[in-house]
Amino acid sequence: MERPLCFFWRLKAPEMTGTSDFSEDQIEAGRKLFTQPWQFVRGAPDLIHLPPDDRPEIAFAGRSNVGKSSLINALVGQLKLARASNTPGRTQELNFFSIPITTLYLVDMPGYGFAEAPKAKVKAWNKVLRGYLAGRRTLLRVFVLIDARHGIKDTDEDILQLLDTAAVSYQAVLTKADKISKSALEKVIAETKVALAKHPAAFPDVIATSAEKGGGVDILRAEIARLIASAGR
Ligand SMILES: Nc1nc2c(ncn2[C@@H]2O[C@H](COP(=O)(O)OP(=O)(O)O)[C@@H](O)[C@H]2O)c(=O)[nH]1
Ligand SMILES: [Mg+2]
Repeated sequence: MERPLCFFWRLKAPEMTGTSDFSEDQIEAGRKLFTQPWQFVRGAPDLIHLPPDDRPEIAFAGRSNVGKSSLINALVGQLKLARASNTPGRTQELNFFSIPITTLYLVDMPGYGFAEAPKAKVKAWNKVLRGYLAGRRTLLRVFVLIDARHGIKDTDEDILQLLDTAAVSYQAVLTKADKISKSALEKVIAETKVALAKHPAAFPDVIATSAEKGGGVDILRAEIARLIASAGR
């Protein structure tokens, strides 16, 4: 189901995905990385429960319900590895996933900007989130997920500024691209690139994805494989 559509999306790149194209070999490296059996390692409700920082880490941040867990599931090709739910704010831990051969963690982060949660809880979560993003030595890149229908919002700006200050490399990934038209997607990609140009730690390319239809997922896999290779792993 997923392959022909990915191929279609790749043919349309870069204008459809908003990112520079990858070679067949790079796409293949990404595919291989994600055919490994990804497993849940640990859920950390606070900073003292993080696993040891002994390998490169890639984290997925974004507002509640933006599609973090769904995108991780699409990347690993497992429907239920990261929980995806309709209930915003349910993922309340930093969830770590790993594979046996390549030493790497993928981290599903608790969502930010969940207005309906109790204030004290939101405050405590923000503290964990900020502490993790600013202090994690092995964080190779943070993918900041942005809903393609809405673009960058004020709540996202807070995180982008934090990542700039902490000099953590990050890249915007648009989610739910299947929910808007091609022209609307091109517009939001362009707007996001303009907004990111003001952020020193932001990677200039934007990747548009659909966890639902698979579009852009192979590009994200290739980007992660490239990051790991450049980190010498
Ligand atoms: N149409 C569509 N829906 C999506 C996509 N990604 C996530 N969703 C839906 O958005 C909701 C929130 O997704 P989830 O992954 O739990 O978001 P999280 O809170 O950021 O982890 C769920 O109902 C998903 O099915 C996508 O690419 N396309
Ligand atoms: Mg989630």
